[in-house]
Amino acid sequence: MSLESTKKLDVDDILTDLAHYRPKRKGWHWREAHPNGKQEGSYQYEEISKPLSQSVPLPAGRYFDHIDPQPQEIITAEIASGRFEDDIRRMRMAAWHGADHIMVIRTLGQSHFDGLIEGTPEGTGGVPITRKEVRATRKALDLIEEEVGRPINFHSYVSGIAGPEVAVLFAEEGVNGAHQDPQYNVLYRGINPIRSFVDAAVAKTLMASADILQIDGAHNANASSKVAWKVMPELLVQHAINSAFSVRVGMDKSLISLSTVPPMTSPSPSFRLNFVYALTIRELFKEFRFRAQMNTRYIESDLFDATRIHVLDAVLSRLTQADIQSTITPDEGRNVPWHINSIRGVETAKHTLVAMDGMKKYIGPKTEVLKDEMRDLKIRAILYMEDILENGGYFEAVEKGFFVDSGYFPERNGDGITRKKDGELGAGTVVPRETDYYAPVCHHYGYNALPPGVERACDPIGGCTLDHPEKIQFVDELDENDNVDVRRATVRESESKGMLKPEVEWKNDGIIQLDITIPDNPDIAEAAALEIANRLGLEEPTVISKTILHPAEATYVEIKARVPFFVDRSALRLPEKNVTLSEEEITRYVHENPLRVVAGTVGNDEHSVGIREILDIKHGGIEKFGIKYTYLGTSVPVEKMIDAAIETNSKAILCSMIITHNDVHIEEMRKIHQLCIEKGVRDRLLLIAGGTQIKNETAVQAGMDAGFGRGTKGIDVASFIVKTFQRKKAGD
Ligand code: Z97
Repeated sequence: MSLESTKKLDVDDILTDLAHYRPKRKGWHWREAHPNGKQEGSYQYEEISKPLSQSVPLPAGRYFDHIDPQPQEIITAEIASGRFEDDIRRMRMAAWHGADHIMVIRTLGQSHFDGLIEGTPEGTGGVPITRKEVRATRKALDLIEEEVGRPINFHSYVSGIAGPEVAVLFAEEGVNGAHQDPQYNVLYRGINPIRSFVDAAVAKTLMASADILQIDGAHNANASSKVAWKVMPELLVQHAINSAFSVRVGMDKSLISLSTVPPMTSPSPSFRLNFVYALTIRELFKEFRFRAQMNTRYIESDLFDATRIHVLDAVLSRLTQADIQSTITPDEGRNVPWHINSIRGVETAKHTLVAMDGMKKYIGPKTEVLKDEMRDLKIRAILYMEDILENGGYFEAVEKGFFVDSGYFPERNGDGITRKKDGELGAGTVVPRETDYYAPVCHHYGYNALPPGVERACDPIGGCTLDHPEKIQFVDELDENDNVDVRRATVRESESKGMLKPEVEWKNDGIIQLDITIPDNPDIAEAAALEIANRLGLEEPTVISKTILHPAEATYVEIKARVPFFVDRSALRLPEKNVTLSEEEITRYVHENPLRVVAGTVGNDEHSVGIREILDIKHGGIEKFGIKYTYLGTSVPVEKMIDAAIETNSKAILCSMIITHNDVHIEEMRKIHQLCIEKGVRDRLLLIAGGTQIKNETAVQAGMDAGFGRGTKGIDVASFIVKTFQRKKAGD
């Protein structure tokens, strides 16, 4: 089974025979070195990695021979819509844009499940990780990574009361990365602190056995804090606790990644604060990896605001160090992880990082200027640690509400999160192991009394599931209503009939987005925008963002709404594709066969902007390719056009006409064609009409060789001229 770039990922194929599917590989994979002296196209880079075999380059790629340099950093896409069957399609899109770390996130807390769940239930804003979903996703990613030519890391979370079981599942199924931090369970999931750390030891051992990269959870303090910069000392402390604990449990430092978030955003003077923080953390945790995540603490539902934060955060990553550049859907403020925004996030990271290639050579931090601020931060973090020790240790500190307090340490405001050492979820479930305790599993943390003569703990049972995956129990579906087959049945029907609906996250969700500017205050604008959507026949219109242009003058409103009908794919009439020659080909031809044209607006037409854009080099007019022109001005009589063409030995006449009243443009076209015949020059002159209302068909009917309408660029006209002469020559 393999994927073809022109064919859709077949979800049914993915679901076939999952019970026997085994992941193609296990373990985390960093990007590989560039094989070719870091040269892509005609450019030399410093910080790029091995290219993809198939990809979608950045939008401006077409001006650069379609190169798609891949930065050194891993790029993350967080994808979890609640239906894994739709997520795998988005993962393919993200991989083609340059993501090689796919995180399945959830807005629904997976860690609120106290055990493993099975089947393929639909998640609320995210996917509850089940074996079937994980396996299907890894199977799809195995195909996608082959298609793009780069391994893709699949990532989720090892958290909650079932953390160790989740870790086993991930190690068995080839998950490559996971968030794991006992402090997350303690602070944000209300799980007994002792249980959280014991579970973490087991989970981390399992993760280490399968080379799963770990991302910690300190960033959650930033996201939950009242004033984000005030938790900076605490962030350092949380990173230290989890990193030291992980190393002690046996994790390799190269697979421990600190989850860093720039704590601030504008309008505060955020860059300096974030820079000091980023430099300090990298200095303190030199031996570890860094996962840079953009700051979501202050994201509003404004896509542009989110993107600006993202770009600035990426600059920070490049100036400091990031092994993994996370991209959240830049509109996380709205909590709608849509296809387009996942891709935009990946593009923003790729664009920014490639643009800053080699930047560190020329621009660097003035640590001399910042050293006092860095030192101050370090001192606060160290004092914080000492304070924890003086108060009896981590568990006592949590009980006293040390964490996520709104004060800037050593200031404390007494509003931190408090959790009882002997209370909370799962309290009292940790018991010391008996002297004859024995667990027949090979990757196990802590005391294990192996029977005499046994080398590996799982030998007496003939190996555990990590060594012998055929022993894994695959449970298919448990809920006959809430499963992928039921969901696919309706989708399959429309697919087989070729019926299309717009989509933002799920097949057939039918959602579209409308951008509307209303010349009124925000309240009126919102009501008016909803009214417009209703009158357009759209269902469930909802305002997703508003931007005040002026409190009284105008408001920009973004709406999402549902399209209630399907479009029949087979009934669509596709316009013939106008494939232009490449810029190089046109330029070469013109260099070898010099070309001159005359141009102007004809009749009584004074609209000269369009034609001048087609001629002028500034916006890519025909001049760019070496074509010479004589511009005759506006309202030129057709006779004068033809005489000028003869005098200047031109090969084509470009006549522009915007006015179409009473079909005057058709009249002019006929006239010019007729007059050329009369003058005996029709054979040697190409007649080209252009204008916003011009259609090729009607222009040709009126005697022209071609007509170009709205949106035409110089290259379209130049390509047509060159193609025609090439064809004529071939015919000669
Ligand atoms: C990120 N954008 O990339 P639940 N464990 C840890 C976590 O940080 C999280 C969970 C578990 C963010 C994603 C925040 N992280 C969201 C250390 C969540 C998730 O199933 O939501 O309870 O666990 O980090």
